[in-house]
Amino acid sequence: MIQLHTVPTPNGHKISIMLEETGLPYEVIEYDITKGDQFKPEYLAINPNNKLPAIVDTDPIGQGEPISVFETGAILIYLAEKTGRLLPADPQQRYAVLKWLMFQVSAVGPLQGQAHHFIRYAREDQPYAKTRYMNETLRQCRVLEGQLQQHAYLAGSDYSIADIATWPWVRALRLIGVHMKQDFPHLYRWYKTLDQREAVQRGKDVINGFIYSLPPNTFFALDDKTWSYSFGEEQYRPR
Ligand SMILES: N[C@@H](CCC(=O)N[C@@H](CS)C(=O)NCC(=O)O)C(=O)O
Repeated sequence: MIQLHTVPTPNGHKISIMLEETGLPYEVIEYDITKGDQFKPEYLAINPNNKLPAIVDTDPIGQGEPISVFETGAILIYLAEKTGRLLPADPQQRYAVLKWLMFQVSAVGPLQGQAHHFIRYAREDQPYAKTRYMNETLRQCRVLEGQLQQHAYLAGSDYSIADIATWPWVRALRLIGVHMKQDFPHLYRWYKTLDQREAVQRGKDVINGFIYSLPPNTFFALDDKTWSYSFGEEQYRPR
């Protein structure tokens, strides 16, 4: 059995979608990061980096003691290797998948995430930061658009863990005011194709994120406690 420690955010949904795609049995353990659940000692023993999601597999690859895995890129590779699905063995195809997966985890998530931070959460208006991270987000959209103009999926003709990693972040673009249908038609076609998959439908609703129904550029005035856990004193307190 796989325990999925998770939250209703793009990073959390990557893994629930992958678990739905593979059909592996799993149990959801929901965290509230606005209340500091990510700093509980039991969770820090699974992921000392206090970020969600993570998995614990009690029936691990190679047998033996339960394996815990954090970082969505590593989790997706683990689940692909456990099931032999969505990450081909052939080196040409495998590295096509891995390079787009790494592009997502190193760039698409972190930099678009900064755009969300400065547009939707920052307590002071910081125009330079908003412009910088929106420019970077739109540049990355052009990279994805170019690839999807030439190929059905990110790594070529087959659906893979690179698509699963990227889809929830493309879904989140609307929240920072990106007009995907109009400005990135190939990205939009790919987005809609994945959205029609039953596993994606189930995985994105394993924990339903209310943020996805909000209008673009909705500002969140976080209360002091939530701010402290997310971006302030509690987040940065040495433990
Ligand atoms: N690089 C990490 C990012 C995970 C991440 O940033 N998770 C956020 C939620 S989307 C989180 O847990 N934040 C809690 C915190 O910052 O304390 C991954 O891909 O797993």
